[in-house]
Amino acid sequence: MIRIAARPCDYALEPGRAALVVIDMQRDFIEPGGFGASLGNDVTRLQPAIAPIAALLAAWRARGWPVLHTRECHRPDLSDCPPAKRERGRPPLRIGDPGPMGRVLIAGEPGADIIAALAPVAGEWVVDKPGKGMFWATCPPAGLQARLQGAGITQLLFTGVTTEVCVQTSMREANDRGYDCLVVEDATESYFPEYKQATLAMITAQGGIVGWSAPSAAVLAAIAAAAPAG
Ligand code: C5J
Repeated sequence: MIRIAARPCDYALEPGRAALVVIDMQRDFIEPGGFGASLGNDVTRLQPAIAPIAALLAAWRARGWPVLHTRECHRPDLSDCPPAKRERGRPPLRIGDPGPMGRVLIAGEPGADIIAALAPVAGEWVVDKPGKGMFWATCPPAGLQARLQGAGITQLLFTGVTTEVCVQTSMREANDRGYDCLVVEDATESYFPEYKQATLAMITAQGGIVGWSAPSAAVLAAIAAAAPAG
């Protein structure tokens, strides 16, 4: 067991039972011309999360621990995209429209790819999700919960974008399913810095009502001290 200095109290990480979750680090959210930009967001705001996630991935990979990437995307025929999601707002590009990185938020298009700096490697899970949460309508036929249980995973450390949308939704879904959840503070970003801070505060309030938070330095230091790679 590895003790991580976290909020609101220490987090006891169990090697082999803790998956690193990287939420939606896709070109469509992080690069100009994609879904995030079409909604009027400043996509550069998400970039500070990239280096901390890369460092965490390196630590997990060095130890052979499980890594799970998600991608928010839809089938080419949009059969898994509720009209309410597609029609909301007044973006110049809607989900499924052709854009500079292919059709917006569609599986298999360049924009739905995970950015090159954080590309999954062989053996890592890649979960495509049509909603904000990673448990909703994913991993057919049995679902993500069954897959995680089958792999003996009981702890999830969350990174990725955006903090208050897909990271928080996935973390709340996981918390309700009984996972010990920790969000890595500098490995997640939002287009709205104040929403990120509010999300971290509400997750850890009330004794950790949704889970824990910690900076990547605390996670990496604890792992390095307790479990040298190799
Ligand atoms: C959004 C996400 N913000 N990955 N998706 O629409 O957070």
